[in-house]
Amino acid sequence: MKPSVFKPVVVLVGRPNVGKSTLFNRLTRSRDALVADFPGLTRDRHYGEGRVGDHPFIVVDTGGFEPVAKNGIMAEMAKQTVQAVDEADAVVFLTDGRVGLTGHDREIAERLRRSGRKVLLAVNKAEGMSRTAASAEFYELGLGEPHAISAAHGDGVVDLIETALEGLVEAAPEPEEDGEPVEGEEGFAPVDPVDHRIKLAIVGRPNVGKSTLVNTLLGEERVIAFDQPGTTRDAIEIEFERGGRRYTLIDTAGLRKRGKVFEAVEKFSVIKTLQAIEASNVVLLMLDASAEISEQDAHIAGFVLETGRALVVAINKWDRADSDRRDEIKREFDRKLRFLSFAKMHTVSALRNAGIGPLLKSIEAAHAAAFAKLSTPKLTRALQAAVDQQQPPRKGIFRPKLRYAHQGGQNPPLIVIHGSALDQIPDSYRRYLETRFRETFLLQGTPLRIEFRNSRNPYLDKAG
Ligand SMILES: Nc1nc2c(ncn2[C@@H]2O[C@H](COP(=O)(O)OP(=O)(O)OP(=O)(O)O)[C@@H](O)[C@H]2O)c(=O)[nH]1
Ligand SMILES: [Mg+2]
Repeated sequence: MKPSVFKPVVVLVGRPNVGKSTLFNRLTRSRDALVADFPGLTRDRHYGEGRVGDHPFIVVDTGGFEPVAKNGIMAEMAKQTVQAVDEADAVVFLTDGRVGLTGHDREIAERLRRSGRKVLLAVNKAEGMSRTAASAEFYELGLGEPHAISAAHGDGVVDLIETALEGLVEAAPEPEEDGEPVEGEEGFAPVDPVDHRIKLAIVGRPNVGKSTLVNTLLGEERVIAFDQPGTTRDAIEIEFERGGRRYTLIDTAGLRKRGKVFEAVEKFSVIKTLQAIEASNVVLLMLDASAEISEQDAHIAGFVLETGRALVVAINKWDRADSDRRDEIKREFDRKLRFLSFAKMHTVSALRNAGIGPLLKSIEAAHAAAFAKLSTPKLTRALQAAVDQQQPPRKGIFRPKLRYAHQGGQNPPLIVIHGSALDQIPDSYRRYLETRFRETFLLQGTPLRIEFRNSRNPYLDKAG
């Protein structure tokens, strides 16, 4: 079997207050800084990318099983927990070493044993306790050796996650990426975006028209390869060519092949959506012109932003919307998904094959923007031009000095600006710079990240 393109999924479960969210935050912390400054984005605090050493993985925080309620929010949480466990590569079952073993822990353990997933038992809040003392009574859960950890302080966490990922990371290496830029004379070695396959994930709520679009696309194009292995970890990858460009469609169990056509499995999985986004370099987010933009849409959009993938938005079923509805959904889009303003929005009908050509053009443009090669001299010139037109504001005795810029990464482009007193730069000025870089380098369709790096000598340019 071919290695999965997907990142492994680690799901955190446990009764209330054992420290699941604390552990989640610790595992995903490094990502937070990257997405802090997108106005309007509400983040889903239950799904995130974690990284231990070189191994990225997807972390899921869950509500709990709460078996009592038959409906309402508790039942919904329980349902989502069950689905998450179902889709997990490894489950971390958290207990509380200070409280000790409870009946509820035993119930959860029993359910996890029946799930057949790989389960790691963690005894949390064990800082300052002896490992043996903390974990002794938890052996009886029959889930193997308890890992004594402290989510709050970090003790034992790396070890726990490494054990969870054992046997998974070899099977799921980083998707072969995409020419890490190498610093050269002119800043960076050339990376020709035409060499890159467009790895496209089509995401959206159930019934939005994903499979219709895939069939419309593939109806016209030559399908080179189709690959649908059977296990839960596997992606559907469909390769096709269009106008000389190679595309790989990345999907999850969301699409199934039935004879000659694809159809959607109308059960939505956040985890699988997130995995597909992570495995892609461009995302097509589909919205439904005949339905309101929902919180679920906003969360999917939020994931795209967090992962930094290039993005194109298609509002589908346009043929079904009358002119009032058309105005309304556009207003809704501007209001609810304001933080996607970097992305191009198209109105299409997958069913009638309307608007698909321009959509694909935008996908190609977004891909090119995501892999744009920005040389140090050009970036520095653009930076100087921006600063000449508008200086960063002085703050106290500090006037930030922006000296030069280089590219620190692709997909999304990362621009690293060097200078001094850069921590004094307000968000508004960062956005101003972003706008200028976008204009100069035609970076539509991709998030753009800007990082400020202070030069070593703090005395230089203190007062400006
Ligand atoms: N001493 C200690 N306290 C911890 C540790 N981890 C979490 N806590 C505390 O335990 C409490 C609950 O932590 P959360 O992370 O919110 O627990 P949770 O499992 O997400 O709780 P629910 O979402 O309500 O199910 C908080 O007051 C945390 O500060 C730890 O390692 N040591
Ligand atoms: Mg929590």
